[in-house]
Parts: sequence; structure tokens; C-alpha cells
Amino acid sequence: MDYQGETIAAIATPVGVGGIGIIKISGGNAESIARKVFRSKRTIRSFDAFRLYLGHIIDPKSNLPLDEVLLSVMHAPFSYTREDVVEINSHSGYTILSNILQIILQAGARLAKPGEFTLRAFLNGRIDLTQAEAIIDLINAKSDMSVRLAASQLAGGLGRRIEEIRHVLIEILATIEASIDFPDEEPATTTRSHIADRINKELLKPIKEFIAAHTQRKIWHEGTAVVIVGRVNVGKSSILNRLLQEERAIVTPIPGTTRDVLECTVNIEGLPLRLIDTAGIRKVKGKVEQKGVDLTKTQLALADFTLLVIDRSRPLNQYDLELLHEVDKESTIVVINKIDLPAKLSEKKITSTFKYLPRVNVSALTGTGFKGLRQAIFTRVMDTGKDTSPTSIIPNLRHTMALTEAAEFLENASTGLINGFPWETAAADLSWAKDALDQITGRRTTGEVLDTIFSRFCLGK
Ligand SMILES: Nc1nc2c(ncn2[C@@H]2O[C@H](COP(=O)(O)OP(=O)(O)OP(=O)(O)O)[C@@H](O)[C@H]2O)c(=O)[nH]1
Ligand SMILES: [Mg+2]
Repeated sequence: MDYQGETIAAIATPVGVGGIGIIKISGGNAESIARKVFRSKRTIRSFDAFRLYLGHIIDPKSNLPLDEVLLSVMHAPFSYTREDVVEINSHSGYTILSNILQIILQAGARLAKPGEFTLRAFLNGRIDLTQAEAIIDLINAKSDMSVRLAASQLAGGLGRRIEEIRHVLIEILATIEASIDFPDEEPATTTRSHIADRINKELLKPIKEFIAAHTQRKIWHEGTAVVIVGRVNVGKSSILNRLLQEERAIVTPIPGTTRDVLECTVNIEGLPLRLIDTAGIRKVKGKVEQKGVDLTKTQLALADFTLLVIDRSRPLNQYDLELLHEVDKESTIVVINKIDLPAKLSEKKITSTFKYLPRVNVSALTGTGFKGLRQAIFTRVMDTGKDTSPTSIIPNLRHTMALTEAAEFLENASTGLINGFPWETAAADLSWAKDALDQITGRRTTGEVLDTIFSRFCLGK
């Protein structure tokens, strides 16, 4: 990407018909470009920052007003990009917005690339890389909880912790370098073990905690995939509808109603879940319908959690047992359905068959037991993401890779010190660990990394 100098412009609001559309201009010439295209009672030069002024965008060809707009200016460094910024609130429609943008581009601005405003905010030091990533997460957030996590990262939570760790690292590195500079004063073994101890406690411990927290990220940000399996007609689709609190999947008394895989998103106590309904396992003309079975197996492999549905109004058969064999015992809840009907399956039989698995009794027909089922799903999902609190800091994959790299260097430094390796070795390891940490906040970065991060943005952000 070419970062510097040019003044850029883009439509910042979603394209389409709406009340208001916003066009953003950022860069040294933002104001002079705006002066060429905007007419009002007062000159832009006299405008106070952060206030809206009424005027018109003028079509340079006809010299006639194109739209009545509100314009605001923000002066560097007090803006999103830390550059001079002008924002134009116009009416929103694809043609009017693109016509205004066209006029602004003709007046000397360049069309901004996706994420370029935020990239400038980063390059100009207003935010670090973790905050830039938090902005994308915030825009893409699918649940209350992922909004909260992204907001805490945007507020600088992760970046600050990394900087704190970095600060301690530099302090330890300085101690070691002093030993290199004054070799005659080679410290005693206790000093070596003391420094190794500090590396372990003050650097490695918090870094490893961050790495462990990464596994929780998927739960909050991407949503947990919960697949509903069971033999034909046990009530899988009815259960999905109950959990969604709407009639999404087709329910009929005819066995084999669901043929395809159906996926819907639902929130349970702030947890985003992707519920997946599958075709029931059954026999067709003497053979088990292979396609359905294969599809269900694929879904089982892809899912994070499984609801194994059993119909209590019918005795168990081989398909129930086959599915029980297939599911991952660590991530399955057995849902005993149709408890409104007379039981053909004794409690004793149920207990002996599903021994260690968590079980919930429900009736998808009456709604009995669904509060308990929601609670059970929540508990089971949270169990795998222990200690996840909405305020905790959760690194993404990029951060986690850098943290893992830093941890390896720190391990080397620490064991090297204990084993009497030269001080230089430890110093080099610590310095590499620092470089790894610096990739997280973007103190050290490459154009390639920046391109990858900022290309995930939409136009106009
Ligand atoms: N009495 C009673 N009937 C239920 C209950 N749950 C589902 N049913 C009925 O059982 C039949 C099958 O329900 P579905 O939800 O379509 O079952 P399914 O497992 O999705 O079936 P397939 O997609 O064909 O495999 C329908 O007639 C439902 O109304 C329940 O808790 N009690
Ligand atoms: Mg179904």
C-alpha cells in the first residue's frame, strides 16, 4: 500500500437507499478540495471543528447545486486518521452518493482503499494494530459478547498488557546486558536463577495465559456449532424450532422430513450458537439411507457440540446406539424428547445406556424442559472455555502466533540461564522475544501483514 501524502475519499455508509449517506475525505488537501465542491453562506475556513454546516455540493459542469448537505471539518491531529478530515452528510442513494464522490475525486482526492482510513490512524500512531483489528471485529460482531470483547480490545486492553510485559522484558534485558558489558562482575548462580525466575513468572506466565485464552475466542466471536442428530422422526427439527423460538425447520409426522442440512443462528445468554439440523438416520428399502448417514457424520465431525436426540415414546433401536457410538462424549448432551407421551423407554434403560453423558428431558411439543436445555448447552459450551469473562482479553490467531513465538524464545532464555549458557545467548533470545511481541501491537510490522489486516475492512473505513 502507498500510505503517505495523498488526500483520500470514500463513501463511508452502506450503499443503498437511506436517510443519510456520508462521504469522508482525509489528508492535507481535504479542506481545499471541499472548498472547490461546497457552497454555503460562510467559507469553510471560518467553520469550527466538529460542527455541522448547511450548504450545497455544486456540480462543476452545470455550476448548479447537486444536493443539499451538512459538512463538518476536523483538524489534524484531532480526527480518526489524525489528518485533516472533512465529512459530508448527503442524501443517500447510490447515484447521488457516487456522483458527489466523483466530483470530490475530480477535485483532487484519490479513492480510498478498503481500510485505508484506519490504516492511516495506525500509521499516524492514534491506534495500535490490536485496536485496528478490534474495529473490524466490532463491525463484524455477531453477538453482544463479541461486541463487548471487541470494545475492550478497541479501548486498548490487549495492547496495554503487551506493552507492560514488554517493559518488564526490556528491564530484564538491561540487567543481562550489564553482565555482558562487565564480564568481570559475572553474577553468581543465584542471580542467574533469579533472572530465570523473573522470566518465568513475569513474562512467560502472563503470555501463556493469553495463549490459553485464544481457544475461547471462537466461542464468543465466531459462534459455537451445535449439531442436532438423532434417528428419523425423534423431533430434531421441532427442537431446533423451539430453541430458535420460531418455525424455521419443517416438521411433519412423516419420517425423513429433513433431507438437507439446515443452519440457523441463535443467542443463548449472549453466546452465539450456530444450530445445525440434520436428516434423521433411517432404513430405506431394507438399507440404511447412506447419504443421510454420511452427511450426519460430516456434520458431527465439523461441529463443536452435539445434541443427540432420543424419542422416549419409542424403544431404543440400533440407530440410536450407532449414533451414541459416533458422537464425541466430551461435547454431547443427550436430549430425551417427547416426554409428554407415555414412556416406552425406562429411566433405568436410559441411565444404563447414556451413563456419563449430561441429559435433559424435554417435550418439543409443549416446550417443557427447554429452559433446562438452554442452561445445559450454555454450561457445556462454557466448560470448554473456562474462565471466560466478557471483560477478559482474548487474542486472535495472529496475536497467538506471535505470543507462541515469544514464549519459545523466553523458554530458551530461561533454561539457558539455568544451564550456564553465555549471557549473550539469553540476551539474544530476549531480544527476539521482544521482536515477536512488537508484531502484536505493530511496533514492528511488514507491508504484507498490514495488507492482510486492512484488506479485511470494508470501503470507507
Ligand atoms: N408428542 C410429541 N410429538 C413431538 C414432539 N417433538 C416432535 N414431535 C412430533 O414428531 C414428529 C417428527 O418431528 P420432527 O421435528 O419433524 O422430527 P425430526 O427428527 O426432525 O424428523 P426427520 O427430519 O424426519 O428426521 C412431528 O409430528 C412432531 O410434531 C414431542 O415432544 N412430543
Ligand atoms: Mg427434521
